[in-house]
Amino acid sequence: MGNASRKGWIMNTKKIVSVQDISCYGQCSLTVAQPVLSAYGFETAILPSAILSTHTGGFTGFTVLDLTDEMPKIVNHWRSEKIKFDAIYTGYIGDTRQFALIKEMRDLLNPGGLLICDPAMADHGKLYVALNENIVAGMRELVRESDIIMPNITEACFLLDIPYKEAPTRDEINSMLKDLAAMGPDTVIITGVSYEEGKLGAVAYTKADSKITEYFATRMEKSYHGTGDIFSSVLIANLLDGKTLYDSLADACEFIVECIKETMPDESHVYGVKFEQVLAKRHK
Ligand code: PXL
Repeated sequence: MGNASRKGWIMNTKKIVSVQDISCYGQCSLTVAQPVLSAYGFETAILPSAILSTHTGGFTGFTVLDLTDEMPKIVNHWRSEKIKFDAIYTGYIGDTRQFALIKEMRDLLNPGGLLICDPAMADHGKLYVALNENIVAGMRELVRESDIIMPNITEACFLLDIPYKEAPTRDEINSMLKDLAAMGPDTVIITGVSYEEGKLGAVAYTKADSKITEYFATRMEKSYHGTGDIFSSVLIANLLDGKTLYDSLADACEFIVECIKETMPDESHVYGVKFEQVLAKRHK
């Protein structure tokens, strides 16, 4: 349950800006981040990095309008209006020129504000089809500047430039977490981790106290596009709400399980998950 509901609609004054693409159809990136963060009570601005007809997984012939040239104009207008944010949350970035702009956006953060990077660029051992090694290099640089990062296992391997392993052991995940934290971020969360049949979850590492936090939910038999973006949005909402890492991981993992349960009975719904149903049930 989000901040707004728990506290009886006491205003949550935190503002987030999310920087990622708009995939017009397909339930991922900004079309999930914005509604999820809003439902958790946060004022959520968007900085679209591109407009695509659909996401790039599972659809062919998608259209792309790159917005790299528009982004600095938007950000400069915000600067002139003295608009500030408590968090910048970045996701899928399709053009390497956007990384420098995002790093410069730190001046839009309030004191104590966070740069949070979900390096959404790969899954199941492979980069997304429209991306290349230059995006990986740019994402590595963004990770160095970020306070919190939340890669899946594939993205963690790309960031660390190590061979992909589908099911790393606990020792391997823990050392990946520490190596990623050594790049810069204070908090690293690796998603899609499983140490035991039937369980899937996420593992976090906080540099300040060298603590590992794990949460595992029931592994669902189907997987869908966009769940990584929903997971990150729910996780970020909880963290900005002051929840513990454990409670934040738990809410994000269980939210995804519920989304998949809502979606599985509808066999025509294969491009994303019915997260709206879960938001509606939880935030009544
Ligand atoms: O969900 C990650 C994502 C975001 N944006 C675009 C994508 C994908 C994954 O395929 O294609 C455009």
